[in-house]
Amino acid sequence: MDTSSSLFARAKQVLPGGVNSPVRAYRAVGLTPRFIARADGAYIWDVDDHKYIDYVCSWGPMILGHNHPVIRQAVEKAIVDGLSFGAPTEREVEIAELMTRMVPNIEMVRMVNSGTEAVMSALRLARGATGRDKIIKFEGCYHGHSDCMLVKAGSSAMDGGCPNSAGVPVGTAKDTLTAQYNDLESVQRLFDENPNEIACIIVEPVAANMGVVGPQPGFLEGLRRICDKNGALLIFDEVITGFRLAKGGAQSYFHVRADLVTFGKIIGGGMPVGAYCGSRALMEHIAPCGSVYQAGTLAGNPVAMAAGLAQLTYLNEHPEVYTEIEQKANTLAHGMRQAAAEAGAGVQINQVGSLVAPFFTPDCVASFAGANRSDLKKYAAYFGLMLERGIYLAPAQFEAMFLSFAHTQQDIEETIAKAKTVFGILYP
Ligand code: KE4
Repeated sequence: MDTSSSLFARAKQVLPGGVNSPVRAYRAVGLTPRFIARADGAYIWDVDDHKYIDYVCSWGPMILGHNHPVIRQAVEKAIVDGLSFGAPTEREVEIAELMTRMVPNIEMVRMVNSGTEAVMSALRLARGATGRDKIIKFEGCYHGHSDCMLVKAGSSAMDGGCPNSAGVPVGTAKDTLTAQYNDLESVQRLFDENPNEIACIIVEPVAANMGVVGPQPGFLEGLRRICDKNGALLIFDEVITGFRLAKGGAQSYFHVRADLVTFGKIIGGGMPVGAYCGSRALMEHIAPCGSVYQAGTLAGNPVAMAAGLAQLTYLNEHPEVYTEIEQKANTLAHGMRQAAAEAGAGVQINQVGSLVAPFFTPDCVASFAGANRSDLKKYAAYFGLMLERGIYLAPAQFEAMFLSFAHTQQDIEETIAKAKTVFGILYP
């Protein structure tokens, strides 16, 4: 088998940047991306047979760890009945019924194939249901790559320095208004300036595409209040937080009600699945019931539904997953803070639930501006030194570390010890 570098050289001949998603190219850290051969539990192996403790977890879906037997067996069983029919199946009904039992305030589900598609469709629904065109997003939040969301976007849109992508028509971008995360005044101002024109606010209840920045007390509640006062819809983009922060996602974790919720990642168990959900009144605006169109050849794909249903069923029956992964994240964050302090390193370690992110700045990070004060060169050096030591992290600052049910106490302690060594190197 080729090595990562020879594979990368080949890949760059036939894939833009050698990858199928920009962040995987390691541009933000200036290294050759590791091509992964296999994964099991909390570990992945690259094609050169290097083993890593994995904190990317496929960007969140692998909450139970890789290659979980319950999910693998469900997929193996589903495959023998056929890969795709383009027709309704019982499993789509089962997973939708389960999601409406697990997540508050949703009565109906529409399955799509990615988080991007879920967000794009939810925005169209909000616009169709309210008859308004304008939407509010937050600078540094990332909601997938649909045109109107590539305005001051976070995640790897930040790495390439293109938070406003080329190819997005001015006519599209003009209806996307941007506010500052954790700053309710910046939201209120937009409503004052655009009375009766704003269809919705879309927010990551925990901003996990600018590193990890949690909502300040009252922020999400304030968005709910502003939406109610102005007849706008509140969309929680829970592609990352959904079924991760809690069984019921961020609505349960923060006790704030959203009108529409988008999901991805965990609901597919590692297969390509997205979904948008809401009340019956809202969702029945969607074709074929209503006039808001959305469709998809592989939406509700039976094999993907088998993986997602197996993962969600396990999570529903094992609530201990949530306490355990949050405890692991607490231990990791606390240990890394101690390691940074002992090294005299100006490093902030943010943590919300099972999401963790380091920022290389002496100042606390509670906003996008704060995240932007982080030393990106230090992050790149930290990434490389940890990779050498068998710790696989997001190859960019504006991402998150994901904990899984498979990470052991020993994995966490090993990661802390290695972070301590690396902080000592970075802050001699
Ligand atoms: P996908 O289209 O990548 O399935 O989901 C888009 C999306 C929507 N909303 C949120 C909050 C998200 O975090 C994402 C995608 N997350 C990134 C990681 N930051 C996916 C990794 C990648 O782009 O390769």
